[in-house]
Amino acid sequence: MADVEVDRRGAVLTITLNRPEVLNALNASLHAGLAAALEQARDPAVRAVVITGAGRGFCVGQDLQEFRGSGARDVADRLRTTYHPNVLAIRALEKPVIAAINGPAAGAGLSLALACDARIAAESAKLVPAFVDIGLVPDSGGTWLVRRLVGAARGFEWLSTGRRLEAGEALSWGLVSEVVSDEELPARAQEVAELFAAMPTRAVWETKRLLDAAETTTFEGQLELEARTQAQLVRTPDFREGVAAFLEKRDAHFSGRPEPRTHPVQLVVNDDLKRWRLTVALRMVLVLPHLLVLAGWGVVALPVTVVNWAIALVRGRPADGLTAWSARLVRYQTHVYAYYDLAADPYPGFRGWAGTYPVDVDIEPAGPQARWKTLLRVVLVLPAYVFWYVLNQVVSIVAFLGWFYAVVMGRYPRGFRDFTTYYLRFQAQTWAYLLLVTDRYPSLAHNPPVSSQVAPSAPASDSGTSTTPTSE
Ligand code: LHQ
Repeated sequence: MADVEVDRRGAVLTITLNRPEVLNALNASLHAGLAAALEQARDPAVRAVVITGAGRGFCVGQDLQEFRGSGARDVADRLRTTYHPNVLAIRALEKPVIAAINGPAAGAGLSLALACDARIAAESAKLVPAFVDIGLVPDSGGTWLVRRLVGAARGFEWLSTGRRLEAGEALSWGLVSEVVSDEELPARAQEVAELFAAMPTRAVWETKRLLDAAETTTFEGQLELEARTQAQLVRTPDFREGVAAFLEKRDAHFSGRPEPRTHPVQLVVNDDLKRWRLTVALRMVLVLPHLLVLAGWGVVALPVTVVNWAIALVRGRPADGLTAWSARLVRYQTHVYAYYDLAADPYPGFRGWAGTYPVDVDIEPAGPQARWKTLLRVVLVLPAYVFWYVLNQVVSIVAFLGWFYAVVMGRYPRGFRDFTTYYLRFQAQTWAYLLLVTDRYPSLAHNPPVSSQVAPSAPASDSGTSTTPTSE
């Protein structure tokens, strides 16, 4: 029997840790099996995941026999390479993960349960910090998760005394959402998972992501994240279905399908059209350091792309690391030119991180790419490049005229901004194509703003924040 069993029923994937003789203590093989199972759970057809243990335990953390055998060296590395990827994978899973705690959850096994999005406990479940009993601190996210779930005061007392929490007490602390009999647990976990799986999966995932983000974001930052997320969710089939079902007074049937992805490289615009006259007046000078950095970055991009090109030809897909680097260059270029061409006002950062600028690029991770498209990329890109070049000339004139308007009025005309973002989207798609970030050809079509797609009668506000995804 494998150390981790995976069972799929409908849209629910159940992962069972399977070393019952040691209460599913974590050894190298169990870590690897869990990693593989979590990878399987990424399948979009899986819309909820259950993690549970075989036998009478959930998971009791590090296998101390194995640990004693391996010596105490490189503990930090062991955590980084085996524990962290799995708890991070659970947090990153774009669907709810439910821990069905069938018995003792101790040490890193407790952290694993707490990293899940919901917990159901069997009557015989026990939550055992265990770390302090052997002179350690909680790891694998234990301190972060406990603080978040029960607060610092109660968390400190619990973790520093190692008190074993029975299922009923865990329920009263809010650590588990319900307690059922041992026999009932598997069926109840499946039932709860099916309920989650029937929900609009993308909205559930975004809720998980936003709650995590709230741990480190300011209130203003969180408002902005919520607004951006909402702007994306209103494009999903599940939003349309939810609204239609409400209006037609029937039950909604959510598919969990993402919004139809039009192009893997999309522009996201959150600009309020207000401009600060002084920085507009000095824009040509202020942008110079960025143009220099961009030029330097562009020089490095040449050898990087040649190497990636060779890799993509051999493997049929470009190297993830190199492609992510090129994607960041595309994003940085967009931030800089959005600033330069007055499509946005704040001074851009120098790193090209996603989500850091009002005119941003959303880029899907690169997948396999057709070899013939890779081989001929430099030739294929030429028509798009010529069109981009023409657009570039027109945008320069638009920005020149808009500059006077912005200096006088302290805001930028919406039409000018929208034309410039059309150009920036086409530019991002063209450079992403050339730099092997995607093998989808740049698209000419420009989607109207989200608000006019989903609510045709809503009045367009000239000053409000808008999100303008662009697509074929
Ligand atoms: C075990 C274990 C176990 C091996 C029960 N290993 N066999 C990361 C990286 C680097 C360094 C160290 O730490 C970490 C993270 C961590 O997770 S540290 C925390 C490690 N975990 C623990 O310290 C928990 C130790 N276990 C217990 O305290 C008890 O087993 C609890 C309270 C969880 C359950 O108690 P009982 O229900 O009474 O079960 P039991 O103690 O009788 O255990 C049943 C069997 O499982 C027994 O084997 P045996 O052959 O005697 O039947 C245990 O030896 C074995 N087992 N935990 N972590």
